[in-house]
Amino acid sequence: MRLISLGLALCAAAAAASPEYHARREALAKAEPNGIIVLFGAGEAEGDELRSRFYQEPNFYYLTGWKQPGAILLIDPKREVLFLPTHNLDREKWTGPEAGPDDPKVRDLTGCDTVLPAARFESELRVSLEQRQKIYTVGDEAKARLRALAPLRPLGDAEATLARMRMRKSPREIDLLQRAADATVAAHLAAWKKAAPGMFEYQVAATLVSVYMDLGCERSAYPPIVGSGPDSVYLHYQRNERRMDRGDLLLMDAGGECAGYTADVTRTIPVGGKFTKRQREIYEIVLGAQKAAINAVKPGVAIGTRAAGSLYQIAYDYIDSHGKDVHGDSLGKYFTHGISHQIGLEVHDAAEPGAALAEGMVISVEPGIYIPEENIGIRIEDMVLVTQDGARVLTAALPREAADIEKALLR
Ligand SMILES: [Mn+2]
Repeated sequence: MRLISLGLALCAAAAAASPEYHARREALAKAEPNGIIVLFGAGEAEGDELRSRFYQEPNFYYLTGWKQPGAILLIDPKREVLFLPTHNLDREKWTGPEAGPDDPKVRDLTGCDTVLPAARFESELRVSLEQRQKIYTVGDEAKARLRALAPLRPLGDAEATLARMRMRKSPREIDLLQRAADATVAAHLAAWKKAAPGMFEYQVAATLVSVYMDLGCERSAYPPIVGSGPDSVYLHYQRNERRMDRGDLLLMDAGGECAGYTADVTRTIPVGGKFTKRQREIYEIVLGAQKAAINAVKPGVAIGTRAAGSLYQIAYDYIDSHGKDVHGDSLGKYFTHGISHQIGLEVHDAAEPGAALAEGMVISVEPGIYIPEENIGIRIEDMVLVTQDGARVLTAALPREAADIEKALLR
């Protein structure tokens, strides 16, 4: 029932967001006190080619909540100005109506008091530069654009500051990530019911996508990875075209994006309902590594380094000290990727390199073992909130014990 009302709840949450956008802009301006800030939103033709439609540059969205192409944000000590393209009625005939700079809704949504036509940007930039020397921005393209407009002014990079801000989620962001997690858990459970010998991987992908979209997610956080048998060992396998057989492992890495916030969840299940003895042996090792890493999550702990006590090293040591391959070698070399990343507006969210865990971060914990020789690829990935003194697993509702998975597959 909670999940069914998700779609409506998301709209309400998004509409009440403008105070948070304003607070973020203030915090950014405070963090870069000797300059003005200029950010360019994504243009019409740009964007992530993995996405099926316009995708706003995430820093821009984080600061404004604005999702139409061609916008510019200018922050100086006296004002926050959002610049929007004026109406292109020819284009709107094809793609639908868009808000223009004169639309009062823009102020409500973004909390920007001043909204001007994009053609005014250059003259307003000059006004702002009378107050401060330096311009902070994000991205090489933005820097080139600003260098052309203000060639003598020093340029600063706001990316690290924004990453530091974005890593620590607000209560509202944690709530939205939990909603994305809940919809994604429901999608995985539905996919488990669907998966069966003789079915194609893309049919399982269709179930995943349809369920989280039905529950209020606007799109996939990334293209679903559904790999069975020999396909389970490829980390970013997205062809999803194989027909699965009884006895295969089926690795599903899929998550929805709800109100801009993403989920990232992986489970590996046995096609036909029962792990073989060897599959289960390896599964238990991955699960043990994941539990060891999640148990270690708390503020101050390192994530991806090889240092003793880091999440990566804990998972690696567990894997390398349990089980053997067919040649009698230890299994550490089959754990071939990172243990964790930040999750937020982006599925691999902004991160300050080398930052330790801190309260309010939402991270993945995702050990895996991939042994092509045995057609065994197993990854278990959950979303974990770093709390004041430990961790809360946002995706705990999705079973991960081998016995619980087999029970859920009974029908
Ligand atoms: Mn991940």
